[in-house]
Amino acid sequence: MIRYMSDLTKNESNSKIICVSHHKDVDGCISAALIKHATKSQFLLANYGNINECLRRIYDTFDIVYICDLGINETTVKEFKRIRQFAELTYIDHHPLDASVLKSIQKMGVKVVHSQLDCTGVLTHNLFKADLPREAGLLASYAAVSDRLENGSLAKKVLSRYDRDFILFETMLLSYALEKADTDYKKKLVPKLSKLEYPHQIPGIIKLALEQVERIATLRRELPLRSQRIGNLCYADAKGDSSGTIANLLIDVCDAEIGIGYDTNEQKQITDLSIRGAATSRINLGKKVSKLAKRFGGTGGGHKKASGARIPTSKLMEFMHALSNKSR
Ligand SMILES: [Mn+2]
Repeated sequence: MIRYMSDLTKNESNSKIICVSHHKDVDGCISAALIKHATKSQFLLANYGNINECLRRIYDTFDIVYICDLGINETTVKEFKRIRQFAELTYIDHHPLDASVLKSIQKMGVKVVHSQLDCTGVLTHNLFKADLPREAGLLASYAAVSDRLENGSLAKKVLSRYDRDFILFETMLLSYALEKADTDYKKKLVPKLSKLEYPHQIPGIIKLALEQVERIATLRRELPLRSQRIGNLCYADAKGDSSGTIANLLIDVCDAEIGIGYDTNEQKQITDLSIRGAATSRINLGKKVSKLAKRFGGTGGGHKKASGARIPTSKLMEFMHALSNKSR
């Protein structure tokens, strides 16, 4: 094992185990909470904008590192390689994973727990099953419901053990509250979840969830008026709301097959898009978006019905036309 710093600089009172998980949604926060419960780890919450910055904060004060619910690419792999010089590294995720990326991280001895059939929370629960009490299965269930992977091969079994109404109620509170919560709130929430507190008992959650539901009610009225349509596709500027929420709502309130919520960075002239497909749609968005994003000088990918992309703003309209069934 290679050591960069003197052992004296290490703070022995802190855990040498750390988990970096996706801060965005229930699945990411639950994965962090489960690992914290099972291993007494520290945790960092990251997003795609700051994942590499977060990983760079991991030094050899840590022996064991978990990375959860974050899709990775070649850039992330470089940080994996650095971390592997001093720590064990386990990568738990369900986002599509490039075969060459998988091969390169396996080659450096990263333990990979990956399946597109189940959410990260359920995969994490399964990995630590032996160290988790029965009640921890509730947490995994919240993750599966909110990631719409209740029918996953592992999720099915976990969910069948618990009362469905209780799971649904707790999941929805958590899911709506997380859309409204800021990073500080999420940082406090993960330890509470890891102590197996029920979401409805965590201070502030009900208020945040109700605020978010009220926001959705407003958006239901507003979105038909401020969205645009190209054939089977509807799109709208997210304007401060979560672009994923906007994309899902557009499918609902505008009867669209594809919904897109987007955020434009005026300075950098790039636009980030959340792209969602209707339940009845047969389009594989992940594949189609990945191909089209490349064609228009951007990046993108994801699941069949939930995808994301980053496109140069100058190419945004062309990209959306090409994705619709009204391509010019
Ligand atoms: Mn997930």
